[in-house]
Amino acid sequence: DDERMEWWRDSKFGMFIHWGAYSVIGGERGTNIAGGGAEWAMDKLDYTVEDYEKFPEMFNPVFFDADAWVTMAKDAGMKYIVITSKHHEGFGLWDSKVSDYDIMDTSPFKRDIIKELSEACKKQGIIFCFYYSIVDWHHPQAQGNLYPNYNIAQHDDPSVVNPEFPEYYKNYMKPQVKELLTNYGDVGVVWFDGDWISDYTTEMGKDLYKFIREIQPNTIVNNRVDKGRNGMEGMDMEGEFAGDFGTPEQEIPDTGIDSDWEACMTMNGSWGYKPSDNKWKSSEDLIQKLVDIVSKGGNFLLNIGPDGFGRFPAESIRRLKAMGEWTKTNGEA
Ligand code: JFZ
Repeated sequence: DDERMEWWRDSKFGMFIHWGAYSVIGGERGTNIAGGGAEWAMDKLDYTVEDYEKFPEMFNPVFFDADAWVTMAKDAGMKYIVITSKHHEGFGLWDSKVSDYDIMDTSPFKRDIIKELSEACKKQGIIFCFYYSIVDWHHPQAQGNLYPNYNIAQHDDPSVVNPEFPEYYKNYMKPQVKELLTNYGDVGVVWFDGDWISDYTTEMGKDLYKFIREIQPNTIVNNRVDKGRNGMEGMDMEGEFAGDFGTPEQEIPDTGIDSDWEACMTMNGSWGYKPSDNKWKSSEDLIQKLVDIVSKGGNFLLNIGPDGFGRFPAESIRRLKAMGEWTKTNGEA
């Protein structure tokens, strides 16, 4: 297992990419602006499934350039990239045979983004990884009989249980994860999220972990594959739950942690593209956070929220460059 974790431990610094149909919305609906992460627009701005479906139909990121994205990560000193293959909205950025709610069938773009990015990563020596949301606001079986009003169903009342969720798990989620692990070469990390919903069980988490390792034995899986996370800290409780590393979010834990961990953070206050949010952390702050995290034995997964056309925000590009200059003059992170 140490051998399997080696590249990841050595990497220290990676790029998170939150990208989907929410990147078209930018967290705004008329005069309303969603609080917090703009990738939650569907929920926060009260879109029904039907209303929301027009955004994947508009998602046509003509400026998307996988090679340029990977180069920006590499020049910043990052060693791996984790992209949202499917966030809570349910829209997939790859060619899924299990679903029509994907880049090939619902969007005019019709280019397999996961394929282009995974190939660009391989070409430039960056480890390709993907995020996959267990929560799915679009799939009827992830919402049960309250479809299409998911936001009434599960978010406001966590005790609402959906009897069809196991069908979604078995016939949709697992096959989608399998596609991502079968059609895009080696996958460094599978980064799950959305483990908190009541329909997801620890049995599913353990089953999913095993399933992944059977397909790609060397793939590393974050602890959000299971429900055992230690609350907001997002840390592992050693050995008790499935998953290979802890995921503290927007915070840096104290020193002296034995298990593997990776702190994920945004550059402003949102994971998804949000032009109204200009509370950008300074480059100095981000560099200081990288040093702090690495000195405490963790990894730093720093997020970019590209816009709906496929561009990194200029503020993000500037910060990536500053971090690259720093990592170059101060040795490898
Ligand atoms: C989740 C997502 O809901 C969010 O949109 C983003 O993708 C982020 C990386 O992950 O949000 C979470 C998940 C876990 C915690 C907090 C927010 N947590 O454990 O504190």
